[in-house]
Amino acid sequence: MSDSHVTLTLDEVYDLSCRVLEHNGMSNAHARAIANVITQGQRDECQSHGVYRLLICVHTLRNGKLDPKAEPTIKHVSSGIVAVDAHYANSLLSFETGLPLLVAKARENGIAAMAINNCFHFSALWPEVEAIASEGLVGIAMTPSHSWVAPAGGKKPVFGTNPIAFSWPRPNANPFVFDFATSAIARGDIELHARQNKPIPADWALNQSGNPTTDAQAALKGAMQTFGGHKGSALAAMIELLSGALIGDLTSAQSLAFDAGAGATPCHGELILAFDPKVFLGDAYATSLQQAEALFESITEQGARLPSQRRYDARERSVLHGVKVPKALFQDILQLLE
Ligand code: NDP
Ligand code: PYC
Repeated sequence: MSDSHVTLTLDEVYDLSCRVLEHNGMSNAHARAIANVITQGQRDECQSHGVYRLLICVHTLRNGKLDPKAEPTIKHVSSGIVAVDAHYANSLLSFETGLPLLVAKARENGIAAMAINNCFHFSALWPEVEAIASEGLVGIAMTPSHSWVAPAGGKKPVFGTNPIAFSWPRPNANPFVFDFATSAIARGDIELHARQNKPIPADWALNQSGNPTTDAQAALKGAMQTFGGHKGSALAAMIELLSGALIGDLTSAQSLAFDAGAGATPCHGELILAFDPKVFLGDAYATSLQQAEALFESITEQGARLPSQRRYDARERSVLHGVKVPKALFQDILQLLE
């Protein structure tokens, strides 16, 4: 332990996460699904979606609307669509449960969709699209959150931080993956700045008077900004439509209304898409995968990096040396076991 950080192995992160969640009433199946993704977040040095999330998971558990034991149920909507009802539990066990069916439908039809409904959703999306890529499929995932983000040109929150993630399987390499909020930054990062009393860049958020702010607390009370102005704004609207209206679930504004001031994890739906390149391409499969490799090469050969490379580098370090958790955060997590 250093003055400021505690070092934990990945097994210790997983065990601690399971213990905290089960101690606070989560079923073993849900605790394991959540601990698995939290461990991946901490391993890849995604501080906003690693062990920090345990604080919010437990706050949500104690708030009483989340069902900590509900088992997901599956509905075959059509040959290409599977719907998983989380029954107001967390999303991650639903994802695990529905994934084999999504993969089978994508292999059968070339393309398939999975809607997860009625789920509390806190997690980064790259573990899900990486899981799809590990099956040799192309993946896309998206979800709303709570309406914290103003549309470009406006000052009042309408959208969630609405992440979208994409994966492309690569022969003999980690998949090409990107995963980002359509807000300038994930809200979790602003929360971490607020915890540490650190200023934020002025283009992340507006204060309650609608002016740009560098004060993280003021940003949390005001409105976050989209990334890329009107372009991020349009993508955020698309995510509300595809993973809200299209799958019969809540928009970010409705999710915030459902929360009723509790400050719990957002509750809504998620849409996941899978494409099978072998079905799309037939005999041209190998050539097309090489075409993709040439594209990646033309990015990296000039010194630019692929998205997720920072995560993959962090992953190697964490497997070898463990992860560092700020001491104050570690102590707050231990208190959840009391
Ligand atoms: P970041 O801005 O940190 O990263 C966005 C993406 O861009 C990553 O794939 C990242 O790869 C890549 N990237 C960053 N810098 C470069 C670069 N210089 N060159 C190439 N690629 C780059 O993400 P966000 O803050 O927007 O989101 C963080 C996480 O929060 C996401 O995992 C997201 O799913 C999660 N989230 C979840 C929500 C939910 O409701 N469940 C809501 C909002 C966010 P790398 O990681 O390797 O740097
Ligand atoms: O960081 O924006 C975020 C977020 C919202 C829900 C989970 N994470």
